[in-house]
Order: sequence, then structure tokens, then C-alpha cells
Amino acid sequence: MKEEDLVYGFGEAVRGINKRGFSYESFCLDDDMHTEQKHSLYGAHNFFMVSGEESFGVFVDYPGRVRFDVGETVSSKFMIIVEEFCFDLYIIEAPTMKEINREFRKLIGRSYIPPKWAFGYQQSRWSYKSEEEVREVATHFREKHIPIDAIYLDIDYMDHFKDFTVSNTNFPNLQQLIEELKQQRINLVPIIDAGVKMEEGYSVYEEGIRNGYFCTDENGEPFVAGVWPGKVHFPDVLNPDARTWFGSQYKSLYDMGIEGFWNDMNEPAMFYSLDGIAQLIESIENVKGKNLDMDTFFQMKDKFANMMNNLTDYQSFYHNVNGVRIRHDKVHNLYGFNMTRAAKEVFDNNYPEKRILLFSRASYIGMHRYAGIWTGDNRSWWSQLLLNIQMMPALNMCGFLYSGADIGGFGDNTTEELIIRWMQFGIFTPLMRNHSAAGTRRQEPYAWEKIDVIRKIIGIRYGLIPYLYSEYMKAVLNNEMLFYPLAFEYPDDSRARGVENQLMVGESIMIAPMYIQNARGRYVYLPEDMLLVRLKSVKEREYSMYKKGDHYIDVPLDEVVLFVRKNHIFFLGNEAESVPELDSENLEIIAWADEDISYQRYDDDGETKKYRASEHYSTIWVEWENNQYDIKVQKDNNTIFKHYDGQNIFHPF
Ligand code: MIG
Repeated sequence: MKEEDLVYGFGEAVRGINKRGFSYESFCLDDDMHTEQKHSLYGAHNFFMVSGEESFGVFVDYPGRVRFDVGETVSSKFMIIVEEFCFDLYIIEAPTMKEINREFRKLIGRSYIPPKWAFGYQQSRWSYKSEEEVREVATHFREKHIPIDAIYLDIDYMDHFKDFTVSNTNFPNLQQLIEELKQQRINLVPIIDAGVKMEEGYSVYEEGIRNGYFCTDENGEPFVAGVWPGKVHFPDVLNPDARTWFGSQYKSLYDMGIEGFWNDMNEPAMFYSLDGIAQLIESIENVKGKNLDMDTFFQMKDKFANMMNNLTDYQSFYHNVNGVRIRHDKVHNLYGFNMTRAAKEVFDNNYPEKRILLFSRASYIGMHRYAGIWTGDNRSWWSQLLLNIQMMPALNMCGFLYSGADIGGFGDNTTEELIIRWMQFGIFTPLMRNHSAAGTRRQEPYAWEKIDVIRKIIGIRYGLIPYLYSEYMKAVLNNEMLFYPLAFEYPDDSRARGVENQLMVGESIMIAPMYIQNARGRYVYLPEDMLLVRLKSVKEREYSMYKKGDHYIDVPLDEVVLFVRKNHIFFLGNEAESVPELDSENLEIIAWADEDISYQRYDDDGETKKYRASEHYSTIWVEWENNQYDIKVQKDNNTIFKHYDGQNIFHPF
């Protein structure tokens, strides 16, 4: 690598937007500490782009372990270490970063499209444990007028963590709850885990055994792992028959009215294997009554610590892929991919007209066609908010457009200020979900003193949906990114190339999120003239025009700020308390223009799938005529003219 080369990509990975100076390993891993020294997280995204004298993209298509040493060992050397010599290597050349990415995205296929309601605010927690508790959450939102479109069911809705079962005691009438919430325009989204509990009489277990649909051990017996319910088998989702079978299980919940699912623990996460436990017990017995010295003590300690997600365990079970037996570790990164594909294929075959919300924790490039991802068990730390900001463009490069992090942070106790700042960024991520771990402080919007501030931030999200949805759909249909680094838009601007804490969001705006405790302002670099929009709520706005260059911007805790590029059109809808209530026709156009400008807008019903129909497109024009602005909207050969009162459009004259 040359000194000035920048490296982008690797999707779900730690560290900054420019990935130089560290190494990243593709091996899907359940790890709830996304700290700087970690080489792997839940997803395996083997794609990167180099920007320099020569620019190109590289995709290493290999389902086992791959290491990318991006100048960590030797700063001028980029090394790729693939475990076996049976991989496909794609090198993509095009003149710009955006074009390289577009070519790559064409190669890997169109990104997943969720139903439009999945752009609404979503509330989760591990767990809302009963029908009463879920109702209570819904009531809080609706009574306090905090917008919401979905509430999540974490593992406790199940009967003893058995996939596709529902607890009789805590959710005796789930179907009715689903209907009730639907009346309030709230969708329930249950979790599905990878491991299937071993239990006589449990139909999923029995069918899997009967048909040989589980992964097997060395002796051909179903492989036993320990996860939530204790002993489980892993459905062999790499086997097409088993995949269809597992996917068809989702139908029972769908038939009750469920329209969204999240797939968890599908790296697959493993607490222990039977062998692992046996060896541990043996070694404990061996030291019984002995004097533990430094070596023996730390050996014991490591044995406990290394039980989870152990490589030896991943090397000890097998898949049956069309009659070929394949050891799991060699195709490890395709497990979550195929679990999610299982659901998606069954949905597509059975409900071809329906969009269903689906996202996964583990992933591999290609899975972006079937579903989105969330970024797993982050922490309620300011540094994890920055990680979320820096990860979004990398995920987009790898095709994962429908994505987001647990807002507020999953592990540890969040604080009011952190969740407010996190929400102020989260309003831009397609998946906007507040989720937190069992035992942590409650972090629903109504748990805070500044509930009014939070309500307004979520309200701004709904105002943004017309723009976000338009940009999301265009990004999907044209193989573009929704979030991208400034360097991709301003490649010749050496300052822009170094920006790590601002992002472009779609074609018209740039954001400069707040991610530092107690900060009430920050420096922002503007690569061109921009219009600063301050929002206390969708309606309470202020504007100021800024010249290209460096500026210090005040950002009080109760304001969202964003920047509209000069001569680009941005627009806001009205507040609503759910996506179906959004008025997508009446928009407020916001721009700073010194020439005639236009914007191609996409919109549809959010449910059906004829994405390419011309009726979904309209063109918005802003023209300066006779000393006033005209706004023109053109759709299906109809043109609507409007003289503009000039409130939100700025001109330099
Ligand atoms: O080991 O289902 O990432 O979102 O709340 C924890 C309980 C298992 C991990 C998921 C998290 C979820 C949690 N799960």
C-alpha cells in the first residue's frame, strides 16, 4: 500500500471508516464486547475497496475463515490469508468509489426491502415477559403520544426457549394480543433462535430427528450443543430440504398475524458442547485437592473462558449438502445466512406478494438479498455510538442497507444524555430500534425525565421518512449506498477524505452526529456550501447558510442538526404516530439554491412489490422565476405548480 491509500469496507467490524492499520477476521462470532482489539463480530463481510493512485474493490468469496491484515503487521502491506485454496476472488475496477461499489453490488444482487412500517420507531427489550407487559408498553406509547410501529418479543415469549412455541402461562392468547396491537398500528416482532431444544414431544425436535434435518457429529448422530434451553440440535440449514422444513416453521407465527421476525444466535452461538463439558469436568477432577499454582490456575480459568464458541466445537460437526458431508468450520459463515434464507424462501414461495420484516444477527455477503441485520450486543457507551456511526457506511458497501444498532446500547446501563444523542443519530438508520439487555436500566422513551425531547426526536424521524424511504429505495434499486463517507462524494478534497465522524445520507444531506458526553457543540467540516437545518421538532426549525470550510456548530441536547447540500432538494413530511398515518403527499421542500434544481422522489404503498413501476417516481423541481420560487411536481405526466412562500428555500441574492 502507498502512504495515501485509504481502505474501506469489511461491513460489521470495529474501528473507523478507513480500515487501515488493523486486521479483520471473517468468522461469525457471538461476542458482546465490540472493543477495539476484536477482529471478528457477528457478520463475515469479505469485501473492501482501496482508494488511491489505483482504486479497486476486492471480494473474497470463501465461507470459512479469512483474515485481512490491512497494514497491521507491516504498515505498507495488505495481506489476505484464506484458510484453504478454494475461494473465488473478484477484483472490481471502476473510476470512482461509488462506481466500484455499484459494480460490486450488481454482482451480489439487490438488497432486501422491508415493509414501510419497518422504517418507524421500534421498541424492544430482553424481555417484555407477558401479554400484560407488552400491552403496558403499547399503552405508554399511545397515551404519551410517542410514535411507534413495532414492539419486540425476546426469548421469554417462548415455552422454555423452544423455537416456534408460545408460553401458555405468559402469552396465553398471543393471537388476540397481535390483533389488539394491530388495531393500534403496532406490529409484534418475535425472536427466533438457531438451536432447537432436545425434548420428546416437541414437534420441531421430533420432525428434525425423524427426517435427519439436524447437523451431525463425527459418528453421524445429531450434534449436541448447549444454548438457551440447555441441550439443542442445530437445524442443518445448508441442506435444502432441512432449510425448507425449518423455514416453514415460521408459518405458524405468520398465520397468527406476525409480519416480522429477528433471527438470533445464528453464528451459531454455542455455550458449550458435550465434549467440552466432559473435558472441563475431567480437568476439574484432576486438580481436586491439589495446590493450584500460577500455570494450573490460569489453565483452569482459560478452560472455562474458552468453552463458549470454541473452534474445536465448530470443527466437530457436519452438514449434509446434497449428499456431501461438509465440516462446519469450513462453511461457518454461511450458517446465519442460510437460517435467514430458510425463512425468506418460505415467505417468498407462500406469500409472494407480501413484504415481511426480517433481520438477522449473523450474516455473510449475499444474505443482504434476504434480510437486514442488526449489529448485536453493543454497550451503553459513547464509544459504541461512534462505532455505530462509522459502521453504517461499511455495512452499506456490503449490501446491508436495512440495518441499525441497539439504540441506547444493549449491555450496561444507559444514561439520558447517551440515549438522546444516540436517537439523534438513530433517526437516520433504516432500522431504528431501542433494545436493551435483561437486568439493565429501563430505556424506553418514557423512562426519562426529558420525555418531551425524546418524543420530538422520534417525531423528527417520522418527518424524515419520506426522504429516507425515497433514498433507501433508490439506493436498493440503483445499487447505491444510503450512508457513505464524504470521501466518496468529494474524492479530490483531501480534507473530506479524512473525515471519520460525519456521513452523507442519501443524495441531499450530510450529518455530523454528537457522540461525546456533555458536548454541546462540535467542529464540522463542510466540503461545499450547505444549509444548516436545526430541528427541535419537525415543525420547530431554524436555518443558516454556511460556506464551505470549518465551522463550530452549537448542538444543544434538544436539537437535531443536519446539513442540506447547496442546490439539492431535501424535504420533510409531517409528524405522525405510526407509518400508516404518515401523509406522504404534503411535504415541505427545503433547499438553498442559486440555480434550478430537481429531485427524483420514490414512494410506494410500502407493502406490495412492484418496485420498478413508474408510478412510484415523481420529480420535484425548484425554479427561480420572476423573483420568486416555483415548485413543480411532476408525476405520470401531471404537473402540479405551486408558488412558494419562500419560507424554507434560500437564495443567495
Ligand atoms: O445471549 O435473546 O443479540 O438482542 O436480547 C443473548 C436474548 C441472546 C442476544 C441478542 C440480544 C437478545 C438476547 N440474545
